[in-house]
Amino acid sequence: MARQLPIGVLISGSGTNLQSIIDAIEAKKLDARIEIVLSNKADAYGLVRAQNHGIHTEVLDHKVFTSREAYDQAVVDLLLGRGVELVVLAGFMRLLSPVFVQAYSNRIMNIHPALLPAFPGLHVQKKALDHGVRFAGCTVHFVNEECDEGPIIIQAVVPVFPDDTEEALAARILKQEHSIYPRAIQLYAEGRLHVVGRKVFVDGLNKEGSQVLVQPPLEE
Ligand code: NHR
Ligand code: GAR
Repeated sequence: MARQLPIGVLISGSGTNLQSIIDAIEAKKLDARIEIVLSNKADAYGLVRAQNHGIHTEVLDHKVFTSREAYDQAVVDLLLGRGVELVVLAGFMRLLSPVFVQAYSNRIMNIHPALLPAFPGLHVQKKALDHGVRFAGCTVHFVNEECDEGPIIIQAVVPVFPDDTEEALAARILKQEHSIYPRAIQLYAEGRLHVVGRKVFVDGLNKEGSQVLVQPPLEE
């Protein structure tokens, strides 16, 4: 029985990425244990998803704290108190201050629905579509003090069609998010990720599996 990496998942909304992590754990595809799901919003449906699986939940409303740092310290204290070793941001909508980042240096992951460094920030699926790109996707990265700037762990690419709606593209990306996030956490759990400057090296990476993608296809 592999050691179960103790993780804490931070959410603000529906929690479909949280659900994909729960499902991967229950399918024995992810050697982790969710010690806590924490939301800054009491109405986040992700809390219901966690409770449906007997996972401990907490709500910490950032508005009742005097500063971002005070909020972050309270969250860090909760996470450390439950033995969390890796923090997973899953649709968490509060910027982490250096207080948080330094307490969990290179031990915080985030998923972003774009191919960073392209399209940081919010509403990025629409930004990509409006720009007329041929590929979009999602990125799992370690979190550092610069927003959306942390070392990249894994990315997935999806085609973009000019007549896509924002919703269709977001759904196509979200499907891939649900695959790459559990994979990134499993690589961490196996101790195969090593951050060197901006780069994340993966032990035992199979380069043979990589392929060139062209959109529109070279041949009809
Ligand atoms: N914190 C750090 N230090 N670095 C990152 O890369 C982070 C982060 C915290 C959250 C998720 C990110 C996203 O995927 C994330 C990445 C919200 C904001 C934000 O500015 C920024 C980045 C992300 C999510 N939020 C406002 C704030 O003042 C509040 C917005 C709201 O409440 O709706 O924190 O997009
Ligand atoms: C996901 O698409 C995630 O990439 C995105 O919000 C969604 C969260 O969905 N995160 C951001 O856009 C952060 N800026 P979920 O709550 O269903 O996991």
